[in-house]
Amino acid sequence: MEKVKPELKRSIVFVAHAQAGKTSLVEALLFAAGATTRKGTIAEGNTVSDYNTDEIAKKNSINSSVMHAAWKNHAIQIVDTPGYADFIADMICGLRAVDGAVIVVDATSGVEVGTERAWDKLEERNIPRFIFLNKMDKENINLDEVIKEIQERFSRGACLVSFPLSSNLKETIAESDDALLEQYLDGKEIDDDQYKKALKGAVLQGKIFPIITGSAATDAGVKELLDGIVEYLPSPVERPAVQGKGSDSGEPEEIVCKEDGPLCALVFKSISDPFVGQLTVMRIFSGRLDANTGFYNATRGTKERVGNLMVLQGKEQRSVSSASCGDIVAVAKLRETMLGDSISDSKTSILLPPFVLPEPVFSSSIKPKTRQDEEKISEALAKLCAGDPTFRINRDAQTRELVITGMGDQHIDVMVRRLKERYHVEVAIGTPKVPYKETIKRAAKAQGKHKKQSGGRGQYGDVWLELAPLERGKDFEFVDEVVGGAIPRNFIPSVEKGIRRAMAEGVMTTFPMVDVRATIYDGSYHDVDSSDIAFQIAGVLAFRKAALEAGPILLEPIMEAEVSVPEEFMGAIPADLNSRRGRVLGVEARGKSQTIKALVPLAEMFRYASDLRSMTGGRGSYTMHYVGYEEVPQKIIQQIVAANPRHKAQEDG
Ligand SMILES: Nc1nc2c(ncn2[C@@H]2O[C@H](COP(=O)(O)OP(=O)(O)OP(=O)(O)O)[C@@H](O)[C@H]2O)c(=O)[nH]1
Ligand SMILES: [Mg+2]
Repeated sequence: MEKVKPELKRSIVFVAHAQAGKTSLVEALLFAAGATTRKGTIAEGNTVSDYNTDEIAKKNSINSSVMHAAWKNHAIQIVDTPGYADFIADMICGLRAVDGAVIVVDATSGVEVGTERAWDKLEERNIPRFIFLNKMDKENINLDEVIKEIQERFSRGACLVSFPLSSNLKETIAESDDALLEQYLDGKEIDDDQYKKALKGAVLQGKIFPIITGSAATDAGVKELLDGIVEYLPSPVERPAVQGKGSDSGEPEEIVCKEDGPLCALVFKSISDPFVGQLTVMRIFSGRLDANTGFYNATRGTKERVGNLMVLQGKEQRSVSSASCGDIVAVAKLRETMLGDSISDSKTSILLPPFVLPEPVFSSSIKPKTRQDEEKISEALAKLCAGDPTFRINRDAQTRELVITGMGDQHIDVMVRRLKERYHVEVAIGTPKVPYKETIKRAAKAQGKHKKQSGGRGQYGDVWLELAPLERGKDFEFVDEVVGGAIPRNFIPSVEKGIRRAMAEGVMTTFPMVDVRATIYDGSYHDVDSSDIAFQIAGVLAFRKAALEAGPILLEPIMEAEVSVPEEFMGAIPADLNSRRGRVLGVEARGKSQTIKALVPLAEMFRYASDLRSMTGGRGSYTMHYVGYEEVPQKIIQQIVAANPRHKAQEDG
């Protein structure tokens, strides 16, 4: 690879709806190009790309993987991405490492949600692409229909090609190029090279999207695709300059593909390999990187040593002595470099824009099964997090639960499997607890008197307390209005301590009480029997009595959700949000989709990711964030109280 000129390099990402046949097509392509000696299949679990044990078990891609092949003097680097929406982060990151794309369409199903999603992402980055209509070996395919659908949904420029170029196609090519069109209309002779050049120009500008039909199963169309990739998809020097900024100056910088230019690379993938350890995979945009040297991590402002440089063939690695612009290489055992980091020479450090990834929204509580698992879980989760920017861990301060958040139930499922397989940690997962809180609706007064004066030294504490509601979020205020020494000064903090202790567990449930002002205004004491503890207990008693009189209620966390769906779901989504006790705040058109903004209780949103997916056939997406606490409706309070351990304990006597 190290001797290939940038003009002869191709980096191609394979994207599609899940199960369209990307991984199988890549397998067929590697075999056709002689990069492998045997063609694997998904059924046998022996493809180059889907090598992880969970990918083999589930028969679908979960992570992107990197492969390479040589075709007609060109070096082709391949990034195969997963099609399931839960693993979209790997696709988005993969797009940053390539110059061209193949979008695979299952000819038996036509355009699917994942096809649209992938197309939109390619459009955002203006990545020139081929369309491969796969599974043509199957029966009952209406090719004209599928092509019509692609043209209507995506672009009139999507057109069937065959090599050598057919006369029909030549007309379309001529139409895409003004000079050629003139020649064409004048009836002047146009040679094949002119057509080829014009077609490449049109592909690079996103005017033409060549469609190739074929089958990963029978290898039909596979060599044509290889030809198409080297002839018509861009080399790194044919792509627009990459936009970055100087890490010190903050000034915009353009990075052009030059071998003798300054080093600039982006880490788009991080693999934890059972044998080599952490592998950091980067795309080099400019300059070169040699084995046994070092680089400067512009994102973290640190130097890193580089040992081996490797090119990847799925799980296999091969050492190379150097890599340069246009290449995808892996480095083992870096200390600090992470996914998304920009790599530079020390002198000219350039920051590349960060990945724009969706926020994970699907949460589950996670509980180690044994004590041993408990000891290992934090480190294991941290490692999983490091390789996956859409996976989060959080310990809820109130419920004390460990909560993991990912893109959907499949994503969570994969992480739980990996905990077991890679780190030998077994866990149980469930719906997270809602961190409800109690508060009061009105002011109330009560006396708390703790008196024990039979035998030995007695106990005496007596407090008059008034509770009043505070504004949401103000938590707690303690006011001392005791006059004339009704309670000695040194016992006032004892009373406050008692009240705070009582508030940690509300009065109806075990949830903490908040947003309360407690004013002590009277009381009495005993010269001998009064003590710190006696006044603490009096504080607890007074608080509980007053709180029960003050109309206790429950508060729940409220989220602001933004749900994006195509127009046709504009009826269903607000109705569903209403049934989740949500309040729609507004609707806004964004591109082809509508965004509904709503306030919804967290308790109603734990399964929303899967529910929205089934309501919209995968076309909907949403984000949400916490905005505050609001009152829980009475009927629901009763259910929550009945299910709370405090209530159950009282029932049991
Ligand atoms: N008949 C037929 N089946 C195919 C063809 N290509 C793929 N398949 C089958 O389709 C299924 C999905 O193939 P994959 O290669 O895993 O598809 P993918 O797009 O990589 O799927 P994800 O990684 O889940 O996004 C497998 O059962 C393949 O054997 C084809 O050309 N013809
Ligand atoms: Mg796959």
